[in-house]
Parts: sequence; structure tokens; C-alpha cells
Amino acid sequence: MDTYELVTRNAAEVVTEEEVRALADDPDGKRAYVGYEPSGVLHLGHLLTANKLIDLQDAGLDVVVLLADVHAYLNGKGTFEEIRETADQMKEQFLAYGLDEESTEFVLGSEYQLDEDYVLDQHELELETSLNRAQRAMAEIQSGETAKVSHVVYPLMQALDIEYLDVDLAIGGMDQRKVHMLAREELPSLGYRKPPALHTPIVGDLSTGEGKMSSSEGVTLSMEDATEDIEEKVNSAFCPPERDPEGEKVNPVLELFQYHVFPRFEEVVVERPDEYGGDLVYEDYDDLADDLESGELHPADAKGALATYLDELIAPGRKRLREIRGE
Ligand code: NAL
Repeated sequence: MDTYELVTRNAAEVVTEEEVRALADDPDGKRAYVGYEPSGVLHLGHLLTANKLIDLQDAGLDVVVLLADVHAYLNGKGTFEEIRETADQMKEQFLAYGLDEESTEFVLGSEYQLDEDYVLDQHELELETSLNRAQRAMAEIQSGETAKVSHVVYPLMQALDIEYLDVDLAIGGMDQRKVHMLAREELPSLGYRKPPALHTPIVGDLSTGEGKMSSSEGVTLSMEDATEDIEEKVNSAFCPPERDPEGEKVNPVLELFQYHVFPRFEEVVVERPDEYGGDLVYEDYDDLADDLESGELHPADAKGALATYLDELIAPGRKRLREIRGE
């Protein structure tokens, strides 16, 4: 796989292909970043962007992980102290998951977001941006309840962070795209660069295949899940043998294979007794998806293999979390 392919595989959107190609052609010393509101436990949504960070490290880029404590505070996630405490746990789980320690820099937002230079730039962005624009940028991030003034400050700070962390590529789920578009439009008016961005897909809820999978709504998997929890959730996951004719519902079992399993394993073995045709071995996601659709691969067998691989991915973080908690 060439570097550009590795950098962009499984991306839902690349902004722009030309800019990202230039980075892939010369990755040495280039920095990509992603930000997370600190939370005590990582779930599959975090791991999907983490897989992209691992791709980028394999491609030779350095990675910056922003533990966005001030953003979590602005988004009503708890007291500043509570949020701070979870940031370190989050870092430990990312490292256990497989981010390369040498080429990953973890930064707390509050390390620079309260400095005078930053705050004055933030206020300039506030002056440059309409309320409507900032609200639209935040619409997919904020989860529902009445918008507060903090919710329009949030996307402006997220945009400004791209400049302050001196990064060459912004990574995020598709729910972050409007913040990145705002950054591309507004940062140049402060004399800063227009940042390239790469967006990962949002994986549907495990039980229905609809909406976004997150810890707050629907069924997801997290670093807290025991092997049996993973088996149970995967076994009850929505997995229609045919693709939805209207194309509306996605198949979460296939999505998990595509975005979580195949990027991290050379091959996927689906174990089957000899009387059902024996083991199936896949090196490629499309072959597995084709077999599921044709009936060659039964959903129950696919789910069994999926649970095994997901458990293997989650195991090191689960162990680390238990150590941290003294369990
Ligand atoms: C991501 C988040 C918060 C702050 C950031 C700052 C810089 C870069 C990325 C950032 C979290 C993200 C979310 N908005 O919805 O999870």
C-alpha cells in the first residue's frame, strides 16, 4: 500500500486530496492531530480515530493527541478537576491500545488555552465569526440540550488549536467537519494557515445500524467491557445478510470489520467446524463482505470471529484500566 493510500484508507472525506497528497509525499516531521474531550473510558468511537492515528504513524507522521479539558468543561462534562483526572486515564488507554509512544505527543488544552496570546486570538475569532456559523459548527458535537454561550466558543477554540499546536493535518470524525471547515475559512483572516483535514466515518449503533455510536446513546463497546460483554453485544448486533435496499441502514457488523478489525490484523480467520465448510481466511474486507452477502458466510459465524478480534483489541486497554483503578 503506498503512503497516500495508507493515510487516506477508510476515510469518509479528505480535504483536499491535493493537500493531503503533498503531506503523504513528504511525511517526515509532519504532525497530525486529533482532540478528545477527556473521559474515563475509551469506546469504539475513540478507537476509530485512533486507528487512523496508527495508520499515520505507520506512514511516518508524528501524532498530537489533544486532551481537550477546557472543551469538555465548556461542553458541561463536569468540574474542571473531575475532567483533569480522567485525562491521564485516557492517555494510558490510548498507549495500551497501540499508539506509538515515541511519536505521540499528548497535550492538555489548558496548558496553552489560558495564555494571553491564545485568549486574544480567540476573541478575534469571536469577532470574525457569526453566531449562526459557530452554532452550525457545533450542531453535531453538542448533544441536544439548550445551547449555551460556551457552545459557540467551543468550535472557535477547536479551530484555533490547529494553529497553536502547529499541526499540518487535522483528524476527526465526520461530526467534526464543520469545525474544520470553519478553521479553513477563518484562520487565514488571522494570518494563519488553512489546515488540511481528514475525516473518519461515524459507525452506526450496534443494535440498529442507525445513528452514531457513542457512550451516551445506543450500544457501543468500551475498554470496560469484559469478554462476555463483547460477545453478548456483538451477538445481538444488527446484521442483515443483504444490504439495505434503500441504503439507509448500515450493517454494524461489517462496519466493525472494516474500520476496526482489518486495519489492525493481517488476516481474519472465521473458525467453522469441518461439517460447515471449515475455517474461512480473509485478507481483505471486501471478500468477507461479499461472502456475507452471498450467504457463504453465516452472520453467526461472522459475529463469533468479530467478537474474538474486538476482544483482542480491547484486552490491553482493559487490563491497563484495571491496573489504574487498583482492581
Ligand atoms: C476535539 C475535541 C475538542 C477540542 C478539540 C480541539 C482541537 C482539536 C480537536 C478537538 C473533541 C471533539 C468531539 N469536538 O466532539 O469529540
